Amino acid sequence: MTTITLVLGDITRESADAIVNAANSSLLGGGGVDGAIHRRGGPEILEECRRLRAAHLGGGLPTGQAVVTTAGRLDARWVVHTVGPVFSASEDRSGLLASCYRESLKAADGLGARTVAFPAISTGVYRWPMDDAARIALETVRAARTSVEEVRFVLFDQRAYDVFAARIG
Ligand code: AR6
Repeated sequence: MTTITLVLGDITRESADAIVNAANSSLLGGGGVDGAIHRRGGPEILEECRRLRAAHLGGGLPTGQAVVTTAGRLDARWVVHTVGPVFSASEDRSGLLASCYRESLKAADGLGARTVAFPAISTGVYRWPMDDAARIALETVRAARTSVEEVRFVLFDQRAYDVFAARIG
């Protein structure tokens, strides 16, 4: 049984077995959660991302997929990097957003992680509307077959927190 919890705050301050990064395909850093994770986690994470790119991810990590690195100086054992879809009003990409949560949990299961902290993937730079993103995130995690005991959504502002909280009820 997986418990879903909500926290208002900065995901880089969380303590969890795995922290999920809302990355981009390059895996070489960016803004938002990605920038914050690399800043606080230190250079080890980027070094490992570079090694992954040089090894089997030469073309980058496809949208909806997930890979694992060390968590560097974060209070976690691993960072799971996943690439959310850019929101499109003309094309339904929700399957890709759901895939981010599913694939991240699958990666976490492979590691034996019991607690996993997620940001609201795609709701920043990638512009996915928060309410729809929360619906997809929560439905996907609820439906997932996973051994993870706690899935913690770490929401960066009160509005995002309230949107998730309203959906949890
Ligand atoms: N902790 C928790 N949530 C955060 C934090 C934080 N420290 N910082 C921002 N958020 P985004 P995306 C929230 O843009 O939309 C990067 O440049 C933020 O308010 O981080 O998937 C990558 O390299 C928003 O609700 O990720 C990619 O190029 C949510 O996290 C691109 O952005 C996600 O915002 C990915 O865009």
